[in-house]
Amino acid sequence: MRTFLSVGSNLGDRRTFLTDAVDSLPDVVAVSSVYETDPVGGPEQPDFLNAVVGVDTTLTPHDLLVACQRLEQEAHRVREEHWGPRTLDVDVLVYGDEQIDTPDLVVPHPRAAGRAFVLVPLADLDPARVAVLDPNGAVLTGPDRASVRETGLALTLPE
Ligand code: GSY
Repeated sequence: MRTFLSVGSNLGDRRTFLTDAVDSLPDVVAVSSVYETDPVGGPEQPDFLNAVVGVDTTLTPHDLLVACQRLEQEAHRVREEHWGPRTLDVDVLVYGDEQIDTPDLVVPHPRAAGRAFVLVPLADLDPARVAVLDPNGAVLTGPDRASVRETGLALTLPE
């Protein structure tokens, strides 16, 4: 199943956290550019590095979620402050065309559609999907677009 995951970091060695996540995720087939992004929500905090990863997975949605949460824990992420800074965040954005609504996982991700830090990197990999999530192009062409900036950093596909 083709799925897309959002990865983000705004604490510590942000680039290494993203690189390690891509190296550790199962069945990675595509990676977006890396963007520096203004934080959305929460307290005043540092800018994020964000990217989107494409995965062709045989894991169930729940097992994929568990794999993402394990990576967050391995990055020594401590859930202290709601929407506060974090070493690594890995979110399941979409899982094929499936609609999932369970207590621990909602897919498509309920806030993906309004977030430039998700949609800009996702557009690198699957513009058609972004057109569904943001049909009027409001996020990609609106003022929020400026909150997402090219870095020139690249994540490489695991061999
Ligand atoms: O939802 C993911 C964590 N997160 C982010 C993020 O990854 N990037 C930006 N720019 N803002 C964020 N706010 C939260 S919460």
